Amino acid sequence: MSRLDATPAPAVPVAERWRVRGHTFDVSRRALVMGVLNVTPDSFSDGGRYADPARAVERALAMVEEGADLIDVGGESTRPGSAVVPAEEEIRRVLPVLEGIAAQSPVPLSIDTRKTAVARAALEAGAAVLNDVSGLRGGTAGGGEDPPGALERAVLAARHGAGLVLMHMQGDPQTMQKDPRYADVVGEVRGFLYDAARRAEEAGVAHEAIALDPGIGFGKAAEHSVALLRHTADLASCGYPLLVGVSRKSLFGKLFGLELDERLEAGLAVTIACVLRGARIVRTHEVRPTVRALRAAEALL
Ligand code: HH2
Repeated sequence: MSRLDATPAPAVPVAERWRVRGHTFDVSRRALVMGVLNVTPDSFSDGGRYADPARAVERALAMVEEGADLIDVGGESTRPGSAVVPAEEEIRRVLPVLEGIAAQSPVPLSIDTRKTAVARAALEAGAAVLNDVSGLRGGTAGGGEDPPGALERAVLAARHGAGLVLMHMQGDPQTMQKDPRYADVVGEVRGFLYDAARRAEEAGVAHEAIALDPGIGFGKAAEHSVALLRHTADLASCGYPLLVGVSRKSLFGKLFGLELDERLEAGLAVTIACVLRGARIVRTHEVRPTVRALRAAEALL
């Protein structure tokens, strides 16, 4: 044990465990790093890079080497204005990659989707987490597959004992950045997330399997995302682990004029600020620098 292992808990009272399919993460003393792997032609920062499954698997294993606790695989970009990908195509993209990673590493895998058919295929292939970027919504937010209010994805997560990330998104990716409006962004996002968590639990998902995510940049102007990040402690003390994803996001372009390849330092700084305020899972394209920055910051808690 190194001297740095004896760190006290974060200052904010937060959830202590996240249970994902037979694996319980202790999140009481350190934040988890979720590495992003987009197997899409058009994701905003790594689109096209990992279209070849062998390269995607290689990238996932490299992120595990760099210290990722889990890998989030996505087959549909949800960047503003992106087109809906049919479920069959999304499954064709993600399945060989999930299977390829699982054949070589026990790292828990997460499927980033808003579609029930994709969630089902990924969970049947062994994914440990369903990262539902629609927060269990149906209609256009859910990729147009399910009626509004459908709980199929929660039922699937429950049946497989999978972790369930519930993310807030106003509108759908096609239109969400046109003119997002809130009277009280923090209250509305908190209310939405609590309600989604309650519905998930009613559908059979264990309380300890759920994580919440304010969805930075999803139907939010920069001022909305900033307000949510400022209120991380409020969202993090809700009894579920809070996940935050800011890596490379356009927020840094809008606030600081930073181009895509200039956002690493700003992303790390905001990630650390969120973790010090109680976020327990961080989603990032940049695993090694994030792990190093987090461990250094946590050593001082
Ligand atoms: N952000 C993106 C995608 N999925 N899931 C969660 N839970 N939280 C996030 O903040 C989040 C997410 C967008 O980033 P990326 O996957 O890199 O882009 P794209 O949607 O273009 O594939």
